[in-house]
Amino acid sequence: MKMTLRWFGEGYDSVTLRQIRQIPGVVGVITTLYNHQAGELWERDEIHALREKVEAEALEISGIESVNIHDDIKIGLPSRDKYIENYIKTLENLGEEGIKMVCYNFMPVFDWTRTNLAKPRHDGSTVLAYDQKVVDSIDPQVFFNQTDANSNGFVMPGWEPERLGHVKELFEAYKDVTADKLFDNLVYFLKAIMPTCEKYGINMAIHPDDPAWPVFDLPRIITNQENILKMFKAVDSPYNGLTFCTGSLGTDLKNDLPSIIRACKGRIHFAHVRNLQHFPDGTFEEAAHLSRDGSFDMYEIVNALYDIGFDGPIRPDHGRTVWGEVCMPGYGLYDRAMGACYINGLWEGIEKSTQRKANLL
Ligand code: CS2
Ligand code: MN
Repeated sequence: MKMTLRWFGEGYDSVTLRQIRQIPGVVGVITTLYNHQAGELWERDEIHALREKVEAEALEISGIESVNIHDDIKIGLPSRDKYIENYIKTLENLGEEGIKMVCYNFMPVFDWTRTNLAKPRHDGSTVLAYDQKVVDSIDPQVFFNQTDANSNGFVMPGWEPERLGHVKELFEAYKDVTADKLFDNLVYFLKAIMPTCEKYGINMAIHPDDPAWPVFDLPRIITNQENILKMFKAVDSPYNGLTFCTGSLGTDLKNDLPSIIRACKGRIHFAHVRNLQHFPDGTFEEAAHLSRDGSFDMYEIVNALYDIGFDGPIRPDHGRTVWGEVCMPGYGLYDRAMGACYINGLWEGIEKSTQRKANLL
């Protein structure tokens, strides 16, 4: 695996490339052209300029998160073909610049959903948290406005005001999109882009739905092992893969994270590692990466990634906000840096003990 950190780009992130470079073991960033709306074409020279900026700090672009998918593609409107054409040209431009991994998601209207962006934890940090009762009792537009108002002035990924200023219209446009239709639209999109991915060696890594069930009655289709494998089979190319996100799949306690990793061997192109703490009333909040701070066994998760020979980029996912940092909720420097070191430590331990055992045989 290759340890990376997400970076939103100059002007969008409170964290600098230099700071990222100073986290031991981090070799690259996962970044994006944040100024582009879903559906727009990314020109090669813009990608090149971004690459130069990153490489000037002795880091690499290990992948893009995300090249977002236009709603017309998810809804399946006739206009989708022109947005798919832009997507293909963007992939070609990324491929020409040597970028080989693209993360995206196929969630209608909202990307990840949390009901509190700064819930105080037992240790005085604040974290993102989720309570289904809040989602059930709030109007989606009000929900967006609240999320936007609580983001410390940052635009959070997937929560662009340009799009989500019109939540009502978006809901209307999605009203006939069932889970089956959404799945067919995903397959249509993947079939159209696969030849380009094969030509340039670009791994597509779909991000699971977060949380892993329908919110606001919108369908969700990448939520468990069964529907992930169904998607792999529908477009059976090694370039059609997954972002294994512990924090998203792990919202549903029925998901056995290490066994999903093993079932997806060869198709995990990117990994997001974070810990959640689940409570008996069905709510959950994000925790420190350390296993005993939350509900997941991080050793078992990293061990499963090691076992399947995972060699793609990995990144600590959302972190807690600690030490008074002012940052985008979930995306501060300090806790994610600790997460990167912890995951690196687990990996080194697993690797060395495996090698030691093999030598003893
Ligand atoms: C989130 C998402 O869990 C996560 O990584 O912060 O915003 C994620 O980046 C997108 O769903 C990927 O398209
Ligand atoms: Mn994630």
